[in-house]
Amino acid sequence: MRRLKLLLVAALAVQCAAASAEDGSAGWLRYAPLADAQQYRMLPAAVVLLDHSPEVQSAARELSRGLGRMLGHPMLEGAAFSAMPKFVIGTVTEVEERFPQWKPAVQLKPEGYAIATVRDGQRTDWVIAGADVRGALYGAFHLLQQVAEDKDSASFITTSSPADQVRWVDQWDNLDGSIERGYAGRSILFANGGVRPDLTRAGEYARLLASVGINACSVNNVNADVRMLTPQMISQLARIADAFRPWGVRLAISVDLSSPKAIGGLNTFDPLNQQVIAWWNKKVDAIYAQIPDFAGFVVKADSEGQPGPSQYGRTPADAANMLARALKPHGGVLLYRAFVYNHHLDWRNPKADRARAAYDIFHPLDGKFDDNVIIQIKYGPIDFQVREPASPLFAGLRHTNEAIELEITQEYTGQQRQLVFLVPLWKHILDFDMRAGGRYTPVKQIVEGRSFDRPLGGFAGVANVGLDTNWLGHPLAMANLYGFGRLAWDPNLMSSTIAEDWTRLTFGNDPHVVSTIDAMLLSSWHIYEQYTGPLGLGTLTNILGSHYGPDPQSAEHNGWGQWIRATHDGVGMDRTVATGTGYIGQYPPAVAQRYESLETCPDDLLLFMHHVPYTYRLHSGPTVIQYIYNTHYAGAQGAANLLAEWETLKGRIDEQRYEHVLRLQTYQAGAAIVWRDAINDWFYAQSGIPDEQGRVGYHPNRITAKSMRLDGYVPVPATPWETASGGKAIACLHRGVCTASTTFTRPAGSYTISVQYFDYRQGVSTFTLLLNDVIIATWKADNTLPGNTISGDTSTRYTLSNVALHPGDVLKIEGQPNGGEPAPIDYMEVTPYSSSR
Ligand code: GCW
Repeated sequence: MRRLKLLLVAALAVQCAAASAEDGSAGWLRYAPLADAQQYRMLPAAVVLLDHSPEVQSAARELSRGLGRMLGHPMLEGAAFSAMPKFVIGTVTEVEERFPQWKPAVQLKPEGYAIATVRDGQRTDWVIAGADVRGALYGAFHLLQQVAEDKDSASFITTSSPADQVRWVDQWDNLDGSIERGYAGRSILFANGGVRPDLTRAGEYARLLASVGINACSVNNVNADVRMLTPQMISQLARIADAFRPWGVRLAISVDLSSPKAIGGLNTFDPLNQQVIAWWNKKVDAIYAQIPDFAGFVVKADSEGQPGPSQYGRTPADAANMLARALKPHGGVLLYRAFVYNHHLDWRNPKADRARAAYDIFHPLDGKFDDNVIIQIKYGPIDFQVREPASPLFAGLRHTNEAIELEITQEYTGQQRQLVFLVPLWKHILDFDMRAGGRYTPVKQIVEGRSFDRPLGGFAGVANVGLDTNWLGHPLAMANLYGFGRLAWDPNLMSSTIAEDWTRLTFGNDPHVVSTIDAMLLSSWHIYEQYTGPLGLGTLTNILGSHYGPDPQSAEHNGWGQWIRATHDGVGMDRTVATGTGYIGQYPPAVAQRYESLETCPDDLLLFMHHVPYTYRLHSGPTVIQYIYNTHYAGAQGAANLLAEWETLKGRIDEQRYEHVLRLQTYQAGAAIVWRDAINDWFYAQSGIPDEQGRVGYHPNRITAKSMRLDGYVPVPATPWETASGGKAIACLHRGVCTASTTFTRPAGSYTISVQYFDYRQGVSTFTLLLNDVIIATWKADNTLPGNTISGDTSTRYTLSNVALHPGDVLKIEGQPNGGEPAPIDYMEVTPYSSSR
C-alpha cells in the first residue's frame, strides 16, 4: 500500500513537472490535470464511435487524450466497451438509430452539435451528436473545454449551432516561407518555393482551429503567387488538405486573376473571354480531382498592384462570377475582397478619400454576384486601424453575401510584441447597428445573412501563425485566435466571457490568475489606442514601412490616403456630406446623421469624420489637443499597469510563460513611453499649443545622451525626429566601445535609472551601466524589432530600480556595437524611486 502511494505520488510529480514545462505549443488545448477530478466521476471512461469518418475519429481520440490527462485515468476506446457507461459519438442520424428514444432538444444547423445523456437500463451514456461529422468533432471539443474550465457538469448538456457558415482563417504565407505581416516565425506550410515536407505543425494548427469551430483555412498570401495553380503545386497542396482533413478544416487558396496569362499560356485574363473561362474551369476541376473537399478561392484584385478585371474594363462581379461558376459544381465558394482602392490618390484634393472606395466600387454591383460569391469586407473602410468606424459597405450590399475580414495578426496593433486583445474591437464593430432600412441591423447579423436573408456569410480572420513554438509570438496573443473562432461561431458572446474562457484554458483556474489576466486582456485595446492614435486618427504608425512605431507624418502628403490632415490650426479628415468628402453619406440615414453632426458624432471617431481646430472641445470636456496629450499619458500609465498586474502572477503560473510575458510587458511599458512622447511632441510642434499640465516637452528627470560627456559616441539624427529627444540620439560609429557619462547633482536618495536606447533588428550591442566605475547593470540589445535605424520602431527602455545615488556620483553608460548596430542611446532618466513605483 505504501509503495502504491509512493508510486502515485511519483506519477503525480512527473505529471506536474510536465504540466509546468509550458512552451505554449498546446495553445488553449493543454488538458492540464484538474485539481478536483472527482467532481467529474460521473463521466464515462469509455468512448464508442458510431462513425469512422476522420472527423469523428479525431473527436474520439481527442476525448480520450483530453479526459485521460485532465481526469488522470485512461479512457477505453472501441465497440468492446459497449456494455459500460460510455461516450457515444456520431452524427444525429447515427445516434438516433442507436437510441431510438433520443432526439436533439432543438433542431441543429449544419455543423451544430448536441450533448446529452441517455439512460439505457442501469447505465447512463453520454451522447455527442453532430448535425454532421464536423459537428460531432466540435461537440467533443466543447465538452473538453467545459471540463478544463472546471464548469459544473450539469451545464455540459447543451445544443449549439454556428451563427455563421463561413468561419475561415487566412494565412498570408509566401511560397518562400516568409509571411506577409507575420510576427511569429516562418511559415508552417511553405518553404523554398513549395509545400514543406513536414506538415506536422499544419495538422496541429488545424486541431487548434477545429477546437473553436474554424472550418477552412486559406493558406497563402492574398498577394498571390501565380505558381499556386501549377499542376505540381496542386498535388503539394493536396498534402496540406490531407493534414487539415482529420480536423474538418477545408483547404482554400488565394489566386491571382492573371494566372491564365501568367502561367496558362493565354494572352489575356479577361474574365469574359471564353478561353479564360475554360482555363479556370479546367483548373478548378483539376483541383477537385485531388482535393475533393476544397473550400474555394480568395481573391485580391485591382488593389495595391494586384492585377484585376479593371484592366479589361470589367467589374469585380464579372471576375468573381467567372470563378464562382467554376467552383459551383463542386460546392466551392469564392471570397472576393472589397479591399479595392487606388493608392495613388491626389492628397491635395480635399474630396479624394480612400475610405469611400469599397462602397463606391461594390455598392453599384449589389445583386450582380452569384450565390456562391461572398464579398469579404475589412471591418473598417481603411485598413485594420486601432479604431475605425464599421465599413459602410456592410449596409451597402443587401442582395450579396458578405463576410467580415478581421485581422488576428497584430499588424497595426503592436505586432505581438505588445498586448492588444482584439475581441473588444471586433465586438464593437460586430454589434454596431447600421440601421439599414431604418431597422436593427447590426454588422454581426448582416454577415450572418440574417438581416437581408442571404444564404451564406461569415468571418475571415487573417491569422498568420508561424513556426514559433507558441504560434503567435506573444503568449497572450493566442487569445485573439481563440476569440476569433468563438465569435465566428457566436458573435453574441461577450468579450469578458471569451477572455475568461481562454484564460482558464490557457493558464488554469486559479481565481487570481483568471481575474488578473482577464483584466489585462480587456483593458489592453483601449490602452493601446490611448498611447497610439486616439479620436479616430488611426494608429498613427509608420504606414510606409513597418506599420509599427510612431510616425504620424508618414500618413500625410502621399497617395495612400491614410491622411489625418494635421495643420497648424486643426486636425482630422472632413468626411461630411456638407463640406467634406461625402463619405458619411454612404451610411444609412440614421447613422449618417449621427456622424455628420458635431453635436452627435462620438468623440472616439471625431477626427475620422471631421476636421476641427485643436481647441475644439470634446463632449468629454477637454479640447482636442489636451485630450491627445492626456490620453497619451494615460495610455503609457496603462501599459505600466499591465506590467505591474502581470508581476502579481509570479509563482502562480509556470516560470516559462511568466518570464516570457514579463519580458514583453516590460518592453511594452517602455514602448508606450516612446509613443507617448513622440505623438505628443509631434502634435505640440504642429499646434504650438502647450500641455495645460506642463508635461509635454518637459522631462526634468531626463539627461539627453547628446548632453552627456561623450567618449567615442557622436550625435546622429533620428527619423522621424520625434522618436528621440530633440530629434537626436548618439551612436558609437567609429570605435569598439564608446561611453557617455554624467555627474549626478540631485539630493542623495534611492532612484530608478532608465536608459532609452535603440535595439536594431541586426546586431546585438552590449550596454553596461556603471556607477563610479563599478558595474551596476549590463544588458544586450538582442530584440528583433522591425528596423535598423534610430526610430520609434527600435527605441527600447532598460530600467534598474532602487539605486542609491549621491551628489557627485558619476553615471556612465558604455556601449559596445555589434553586427552593424552602433549601440545607440537616446537618454538616461533618473527618477526618485518612491515616485517611480
Ligand atoms: O494591411 C495591408 C497590409 C498588406 C496587405 C493588405 C491587404 C496582403 O499592409 O500587407 O497585403 O493590407 O489586406 O491586402
